[in-house]
Amino acid sequence: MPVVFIGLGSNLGDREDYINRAINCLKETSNITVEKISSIIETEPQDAAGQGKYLNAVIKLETNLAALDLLKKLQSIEDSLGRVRTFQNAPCPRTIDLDILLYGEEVIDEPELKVPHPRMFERKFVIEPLLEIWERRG
Ligand code: A4P
Ligand code: MG
Repeated sequence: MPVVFIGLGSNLGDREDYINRAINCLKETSNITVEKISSIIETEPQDAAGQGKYLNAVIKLETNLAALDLLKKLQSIEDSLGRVRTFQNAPCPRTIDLDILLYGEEVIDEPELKVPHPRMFERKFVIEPLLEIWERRG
């Protein structure tokens, strides 16, 4: 089964509660095993001027869901936690954002799914928690 890393972000409402509820939803999903959870860190908004600070975290999981099915599952968790999508170009404040960072070693370039996440390498709020839970193989 592929090892998958998911980035979590929240900058609206009870941010810590939204992050924890999203993690619990993932733990309760059949076909998903949550393996590691990073610390939750508070971060300055990046590429999102004028917004409140974020809480960010990264989790590692194993799943036998195909990448697009996992994306749909993440979007349904976002919806159930009150995420409102405004279809603007710039990111807007959100109760919870769940992004697929890495899906095994796959490179995916579909209109609705790009993996590795195209902006992850320039984002400290992704890389720092990712490194915290990263384990060397072999
Ligand atoms: N999509 C494509 N690839 C992926 C992927 N790997 N994972 C598509 C998840 N979704 C992916 O996402 C928009 C579309 O991206 C989806 O329909 C999906 O098919 P969205 O979550 O609805 O909208 P969004 O969150 O505004 O877009 P995105 O791309 O996630 O925004 P960004 O660029 O990630 O910006 N600063 C701090 N400190 N912390 C943050 O967490 N987050 C953002 C969000 C900006 N600044 C931040 C933070
Ligand atoms: Mg997103």
